[in-house]
Amino acid sequence: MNDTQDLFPTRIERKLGMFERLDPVVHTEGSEREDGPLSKEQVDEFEEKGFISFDNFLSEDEVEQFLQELREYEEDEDLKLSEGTVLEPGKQEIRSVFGIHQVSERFDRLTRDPRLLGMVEQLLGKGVYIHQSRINYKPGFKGKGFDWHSDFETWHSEDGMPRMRSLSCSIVLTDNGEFNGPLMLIPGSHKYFIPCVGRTPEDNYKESLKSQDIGVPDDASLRDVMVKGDIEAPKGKAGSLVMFECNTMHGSNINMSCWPRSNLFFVYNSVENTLHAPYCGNKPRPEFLANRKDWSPLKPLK
Ligand code: 6CS
Ligand code: FE
Repeated sequence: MNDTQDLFPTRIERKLGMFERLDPVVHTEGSEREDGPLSKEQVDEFEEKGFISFDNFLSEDEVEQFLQELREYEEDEDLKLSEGTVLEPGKQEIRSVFGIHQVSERFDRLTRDPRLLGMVEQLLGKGVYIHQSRINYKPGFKGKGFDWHSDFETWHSEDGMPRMRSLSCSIVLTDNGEFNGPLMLIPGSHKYFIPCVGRTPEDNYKESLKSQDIGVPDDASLRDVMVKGDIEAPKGKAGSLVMFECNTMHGSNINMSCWPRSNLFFVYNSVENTLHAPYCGNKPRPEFLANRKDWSPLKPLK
């Protein structure tokens, strides 16, 4: 990939209409597309909707081990003060911990779990690495929401990700129910790139990770994709998994319940899609947000 031309202009002064995506959703064909843990129906569903969900991806015991680590992080004052930890606006509760696979051996091993890696490579093609990982805590009563956005719009503009050949795996560590702010996605929205208006301030991430203003699409464009695809919130018990394409519009409401909604996110990017300079023109974001140091393809755990 040596194309540094900006095919997805966004963070611009004037509104630009949405346009159809320029990249395939599934980057494999023929036997490579069939050769993997995902059935033909699941690959087709990911291609059509922009996400697929699975119940019981992790066992209760595996979830409990991850939750134990989360509780330790919540007590760890040093971790709370580290740059990769984002607190809820105006509060002391943890909102997100970024670069979690660099903090925890258990989370790192999960990124190379053959069950996960097999599905990811069936969709993105062989050779993927971790672009970003995070835990979103969304604590009870205090967990704020995330405005509608396409991750790719941010990763393209602020991290220089050239094309749409990346996906997120969201693993639910606490039950995602109706009322604790489950992840909401707009089926089919991944097929359109929606440019956003508004220049990206330097160090935008210091605000955007608490409450995103820049890179939130206009209501008319959102209405357009919502009317076409509706909204789905794949609720699931702890241990369930949602895989969503980098350009699928998603967001979540505030958590008004007493139950936390803690999700683990891994972002896989193809080694054919490594980062250029940020297209918004700002300096690159910190390593805990966008991996620029190690693009070697992940090897599955034995
Ligand atoms: O800026 C980012 O990379 C993060 N922002 C959001 C709202 N989702 C993707 C990612 O975690
Ligand atoms: Fe996101």
